[in-house]
Amino acid sequence: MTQSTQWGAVLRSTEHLTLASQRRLLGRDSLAREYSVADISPVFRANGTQAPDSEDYNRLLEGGFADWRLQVDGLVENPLSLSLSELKHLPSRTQITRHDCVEGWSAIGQWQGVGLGKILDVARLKPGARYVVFHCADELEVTFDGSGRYYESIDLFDAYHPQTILAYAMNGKDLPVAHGAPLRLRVERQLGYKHAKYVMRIEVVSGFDMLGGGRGGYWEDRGYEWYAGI
Ligand SMILES: Nc1nc2c(c(=O)[nH]1)N[C@H]1C(S)=C(S)[C@@H](COP(=O)(O)O)O[C@H]1N2
Ligand SMILES: [Mo]
Repeated sequence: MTQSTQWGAVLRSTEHLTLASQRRLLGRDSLAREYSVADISPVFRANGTQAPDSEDYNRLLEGGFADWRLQVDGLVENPLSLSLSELKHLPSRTQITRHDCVEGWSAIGQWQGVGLGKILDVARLKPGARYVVFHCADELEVTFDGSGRYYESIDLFDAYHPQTILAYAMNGKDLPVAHGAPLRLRVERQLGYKHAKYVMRIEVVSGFDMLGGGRGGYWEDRGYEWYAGI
């Protein structure tokens, strides 16, 4: 083992400890703080991709996302392909929460969407399912092998948390393109980079070592921690 891989192993083991201790402290279903309408930030910064630069995405956007579908596949008994209007007809949750970006800014916004757990229940998890991966429409770094595409993952513990939603509305309006139209993840007890925007496909997996750089997310592959608890 080289020194850097040893150090990596140490970092990963403390990451695991933090995760375990945070979860002990927070409890399984503890909620992130929710705010009132008066607290909503007048300006909510957009970060990372603000308009995916792809022909496929632009075609969907021009059509008002009528042809967009959310794919749900991987370790599920019942793979799904859901339109935006189908998603909007499912029971929804609305929450006003604070978004914290690792770069040092925060903003409070209202989000409306479908509980991720609800969608997973309809898709029915297969044995071995452990993580949910979000595949996004945007390429943050232009490579020629798709490795610059944004993706993220969370475990089932966070997937079934009551505030984990796939949001299609922000501050009472359709989700703007800059904030991830037509659908983005809100996973309220973790930092901003976990909140995948432009979600196209949800894949249920037993592990994410075979995906991307193997660390479970675009920024994780570039050194950020996988568990980004606030
Ligand atoms: N698909 C995708 N999701 C993404 C990003 C991105 O560049 N692409 N940036 C992340 C980061 S670092 C943050 S802070 C939030 C920003 O969300 P906002 O643009 O709604 O403020 O989205 C996260 N999700
Ligand atoms: Mo961020």
